Amino acid sequence: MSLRVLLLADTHLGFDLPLTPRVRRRRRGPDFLANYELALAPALAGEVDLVVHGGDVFHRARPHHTLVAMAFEPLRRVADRGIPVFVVPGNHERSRIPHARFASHPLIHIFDRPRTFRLTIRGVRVALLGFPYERHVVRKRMPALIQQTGWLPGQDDVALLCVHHCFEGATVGSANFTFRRGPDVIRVRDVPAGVTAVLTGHVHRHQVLEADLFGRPLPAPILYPGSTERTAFTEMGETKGTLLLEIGTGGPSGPRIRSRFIPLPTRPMCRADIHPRGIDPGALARHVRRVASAFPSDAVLRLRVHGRLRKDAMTVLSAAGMRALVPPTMNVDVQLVDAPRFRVASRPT
Ligand SMILES: [Mn+2]
Repeated sequence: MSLRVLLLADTHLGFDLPLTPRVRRRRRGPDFLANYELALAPALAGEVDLVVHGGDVFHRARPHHTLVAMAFEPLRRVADRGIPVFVVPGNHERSRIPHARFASHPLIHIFDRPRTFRLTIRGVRVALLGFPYERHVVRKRMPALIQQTGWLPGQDDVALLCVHHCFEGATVGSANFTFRRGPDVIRVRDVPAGVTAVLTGHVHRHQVLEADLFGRPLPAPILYPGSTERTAFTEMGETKGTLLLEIGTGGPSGPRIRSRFIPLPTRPMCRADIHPRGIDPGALARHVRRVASAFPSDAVLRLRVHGRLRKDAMTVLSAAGMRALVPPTMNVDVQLVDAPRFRVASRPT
């Protein structure tokens, strides 16, 4: 017997999606909504037994109710097919789902507190235990939180721990930072015995942890699908996607879990460095236009400007100035490397 689980996380809906935009420019918000829908495609097609959203559904703590309605609409379609959906509130939604009335459906379950959901799928007893993002020293509180879920080993065929946290050994960023002993990092040994797998969001890079910090194999893999879009330039080189889990039961050695990463499309994210020492605004504008034209016209571009600039160069590098120099299909943001206080241009993408 085998179970199929779709795991997605960190969809950050609402990223660069103002309800009433002050300026007309290409926004990245629609990319996030499109990938969310794509991420759910296997569930919408009825190809999985259950769906877990590992948290950070939303980008902001107080999303407008229309965005919440938009976010839960496809989840309701999944649930209407008879496929249960489980949602872990992440840190971006401050550990709770806002306007939760849009999530009210008999098959949509939210980890609004430490708890365990149980269901039987084709004769397989499945437990999903978990808790919302814990902002206070989760490392210390983990054993208590597990206890509060009420889950006990030995009663189910499959037990999935659903959370939104860093675990020891998870890596992020271009410098491959490894989480080890911070107060916000869960020890792998605090994952209770009998758990089949850990399904989690929070770390935006897709990864599957199968060993502890000393290389010893973990009894249960820790699965990060990663975010469904890039929320920062530190994610520049990362492929985004979801995880499809196949959990085989009935074998002699307990459930066996296989995971397959399903990539999602993302626009190219690029960075360019310029050193426009003391040149006049006209020359700077030409230079920026030439540099930007070397990148795909739908790129999300960060222009890193080095050195001191003439005061009158600032209008060129302002958000409006930059929009005049790059294709309208491009997102661009400027970083003044040597004057970080004067960060111009629009919000960082
Ligand atoms: Mn996140």
